[in-house]
Amino acid sequence: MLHEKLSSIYDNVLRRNPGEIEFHQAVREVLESVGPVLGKHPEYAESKIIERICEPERQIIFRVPWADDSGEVHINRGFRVEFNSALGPYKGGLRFHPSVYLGIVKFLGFEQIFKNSLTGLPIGGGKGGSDFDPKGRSEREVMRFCQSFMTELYRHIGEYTDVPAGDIGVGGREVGFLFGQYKRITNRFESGVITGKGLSYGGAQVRTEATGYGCAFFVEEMLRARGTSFDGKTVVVSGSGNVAVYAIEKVEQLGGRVVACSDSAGYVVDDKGIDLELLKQIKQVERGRLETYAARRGDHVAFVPGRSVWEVPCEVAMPSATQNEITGRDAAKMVETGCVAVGEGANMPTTPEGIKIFLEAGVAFGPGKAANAGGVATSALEMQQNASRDSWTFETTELRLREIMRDIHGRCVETADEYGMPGNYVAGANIDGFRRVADAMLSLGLI
Ligand code: NDP
Ligand code: 2IT
Repeated sequence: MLHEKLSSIYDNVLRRNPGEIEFHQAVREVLESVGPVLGKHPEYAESKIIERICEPERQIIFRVPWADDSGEVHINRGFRVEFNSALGPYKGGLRFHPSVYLGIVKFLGFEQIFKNSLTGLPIGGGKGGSDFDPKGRSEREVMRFCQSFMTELYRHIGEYTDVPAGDIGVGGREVGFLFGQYKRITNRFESGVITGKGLSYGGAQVRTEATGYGCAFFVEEMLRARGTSFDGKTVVVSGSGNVAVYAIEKVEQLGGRVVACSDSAGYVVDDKGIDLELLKQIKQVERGRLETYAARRGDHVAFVPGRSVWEVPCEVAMPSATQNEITGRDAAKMVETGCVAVGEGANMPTTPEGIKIFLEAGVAFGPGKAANAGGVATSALEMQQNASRDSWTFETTELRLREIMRDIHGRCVETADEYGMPGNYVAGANIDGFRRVADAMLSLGLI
């Protein structure tokens, strides 16, 4: 339920951003949490902090022309939404996927403001991407696309201005092409302009693994708070991309048994536990499809096409593919079949109906803003290393990531307690993330 004043702000957001349903959903979730904060802090309402936070500082939309291997010309649309720079330079990934439009980029950018705030590190919120579909494209085509994309984007970004990174469809390979073109155009080896770089040219240890590892650490903390652990637990992870693979890796190290994962074509169930080496070989080395995993792993594994992985019973769920993948129906079934914890590796993977069901059932529910913040936090560590021309070891960086995830968990718990909603990580994350940005905006004047 929205508090009366917030309800009129939300109506305005709907009116000013027609058709952007994912953005509306992300805004509504935050507004539902911050009502009690406005009661305690009338100065936020007086300065119209909420209205300002819901309006991006800047939105850039541009043409991205490129030619495929046969010489045919294609035109895609590029986006960068620079949402909020109260805490630091805009920071957030780039998504290349055919479903990308302004509403997706704005929902992601909006989430990023509060996520980045929760890390406690000096980073603002932004997001970008394109409706380019990398599937089936050759390496040369991907390179030409990235070069064309950066030929416009470069003028808007910079170490102190806006620092992109990866997201769906943008991994180490694409970050390399993007950084290469930035360097060529500007004649500057400005490492801090983008994160997720390769280790040979300014990238940080653990950034590749950070989102999945961080999510596993966050779930470990939620389980610990309830007197239990990953040990022997049955886990389902959706997706089989960057976040999913490293979530599986860390869960297995922490003693959990991951029995299923997925891609957009379907899912595999492997009762012996996902064979991570085989999965990495297929997804990362061969850039193949998950169906091949079932074919190579043996008779005990089936590929189930066209269905949701959330029909596989689990004790711990880590949705790590995309937005709105867990519906209310999925959530109800999951609760019924014994799910006790959910850690969102993806951004907004659970629908509002699903979240309500998990919270009412007392499931430990770690929202993406908190649970997947390890990726961007490690990006901020990469920026820190770039600024000091240093590089840290894997062990040091992983330790730092673990501490950051523990801190975020602790702050969510404390804030939820302070506002009389013990155990509610959604409220804890939204309120704590919001307060820090709101205080900075108050101090910075009318910006
Ligand atoms: P990848 O591109 O590496 O992997 C995405 C995975 O999700 C693939 O298995 C893909 O399947 C599946 N997927 C993507 N879109 C859909 C869809 N519409 N329906 C079903 N499955 C889909 O991306 P990441 O692992 O980097 O990102 C996954 C999620 O994590 C996203 O929500 C992202 O925003 C979030 N995230 C990522 C961070 C990062 O550091 N990379 C940080 C924090 C959050 P297929 O190959 O068939 O398309
Ligand atoms: O959603 C996210 O936090 C990311 N895609 C990572 C952003 C980053 O800047 O590392």
